[in-house]
Amino acid sequence: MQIQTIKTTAFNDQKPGTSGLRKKVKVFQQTGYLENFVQSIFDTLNVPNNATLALGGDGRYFNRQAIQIIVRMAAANGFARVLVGQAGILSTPACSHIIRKYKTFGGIVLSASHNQGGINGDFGIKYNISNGGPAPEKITDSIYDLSKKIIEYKIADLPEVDVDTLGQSIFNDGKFTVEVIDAVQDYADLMQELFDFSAIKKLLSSGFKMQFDAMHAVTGPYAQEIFANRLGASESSLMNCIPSEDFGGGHPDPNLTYAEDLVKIMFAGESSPDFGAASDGDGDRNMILGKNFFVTPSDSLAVLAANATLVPAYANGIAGVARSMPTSGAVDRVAAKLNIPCYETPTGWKFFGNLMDAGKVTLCGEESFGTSSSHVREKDGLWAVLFWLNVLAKKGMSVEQILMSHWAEFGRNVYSRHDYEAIPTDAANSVIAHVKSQFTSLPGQSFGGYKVKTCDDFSYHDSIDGSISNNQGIRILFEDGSRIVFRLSGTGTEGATIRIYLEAFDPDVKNHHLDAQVALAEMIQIALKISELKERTGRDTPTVIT
Ligand code: VG1
Ligand code: CO
Repeated sequence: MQIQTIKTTAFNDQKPGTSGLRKKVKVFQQTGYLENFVQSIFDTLNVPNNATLALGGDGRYFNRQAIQIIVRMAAANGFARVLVGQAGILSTPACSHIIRKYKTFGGIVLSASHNQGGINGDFGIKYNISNGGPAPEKITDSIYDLSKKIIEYKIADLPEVDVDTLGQSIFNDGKFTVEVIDAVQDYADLMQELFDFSAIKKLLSSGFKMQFDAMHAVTGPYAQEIFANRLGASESSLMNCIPSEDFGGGHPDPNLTYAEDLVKIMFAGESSPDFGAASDGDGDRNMILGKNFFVTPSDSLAVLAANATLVPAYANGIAGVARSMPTSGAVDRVAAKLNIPCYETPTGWKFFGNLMDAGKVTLCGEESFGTSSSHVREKDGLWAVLFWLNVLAKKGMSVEQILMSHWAEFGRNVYSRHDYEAIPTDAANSVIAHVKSQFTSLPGQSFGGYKVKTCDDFSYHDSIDGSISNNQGIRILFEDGSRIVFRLSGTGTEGATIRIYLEAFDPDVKNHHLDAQVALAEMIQIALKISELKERTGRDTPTVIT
């Protein structure tokens, strides 16, 4: 095996965002672009002898080419073995599990997650450390620094590796091995250990109807194995389960706007199934629906925490919970009642890893359709779906009844997020700057029934490793506990995306049936007034409302 050292020119835009480096496919196809970033990852790590790398992606366009390049670069950079998902595919949670189960040194996930795919869509790459979770900022900062000064990368001259056939390919007199694994079985086995499969099986054969939408993305084969083969769900209850390189031309983002097919089925009146769910491009997100009913991800996290002991894996209780800052405080109320700690972290799963490694939290979640537990170190879409099915099987109530009784007990944190996508960067920055410029004048001011208490730019102090992360989102906190948060997305690839997060607490059951947009109407107007968003961006309505 020859190792070649190739001269290259640095790019200045390889700064990882909320979850790895995401760019248009065309950007990744530039000569040296992927190679530079991968070499910067390897140069950041101190790869020990005999190290194994896990590797796989969500199957989007450019996945196969990238896998071949990374295998050859891993060989040249001292890895002894690469574990690749069959066909180069691994869902993000499955990759996290593979890293942990086979104790690999780390893993590379190729995904732009919920972003569109195909030749004109997005591609992405992310490094996960040996706990199975996304690399912390210390590592991603170093990768970025190295990527700005890189002058060469190393690559081995291996022949194309067959990633479709299970088993090993051995190179370099046995010093380098590529092993293609069936991650679907590994992942399904893990799920079967955590949940009460016999209770779920019974539920699914009792006339209870579910509908799962894989959105032409990575969870299709996992869903087939788990729901159809192991739990006996009917074939017709699974839709869009064959992964495609461009996600069937759709946007693999499980929300009320982009998961339109499923939403139609679930909001068709009395004939709708009892339970609906969808997952995103790389399988780490989940959307939960009941019959004509939407569960916000923030409420979902709270309900799962409150009912965790119904699941075998959490039967003895949970150590604590964590949520990202913009996620609603619904889970905080559950934690208070259970008398367990609740942590507030910045947006992005990488901030939960330390807390889980230290045994401080068991369940974590984000308002962006991400929920998971310490069984892996990523958010996990199918895990959340199975958790809900397990709870439904045990409680014998409908999704809506579960939410209504949860709100009656804890009160309702009415919540919504409004996204304004693909805004010119200057306009988006001016909106944020304008809100910040009012930090001293806003406190004490009243807007209708709401009075501003404080405003700040959220900073996080990691109690485990002592690191500090600044500028994590602007918060306007009102006297009555309501709040508005403004953030710029760190995963978009076109202009900027402004996210406005709105939350108000309502303990009164008489209002709990209200649509969130109605209940939050006044807050929405206040957010637009304070930010001058319409004036500064020319946008009248959000692109996506959840
Ligand atoms: C978004 C979400 C964030 C999530 C991230 C990655 O980030 O808001 O909660 O962790 O996507 O999810 P941002 O910076 O665009 O708001 V995934 O499923 O795209 O890996
Ligand atoms: Co994702």
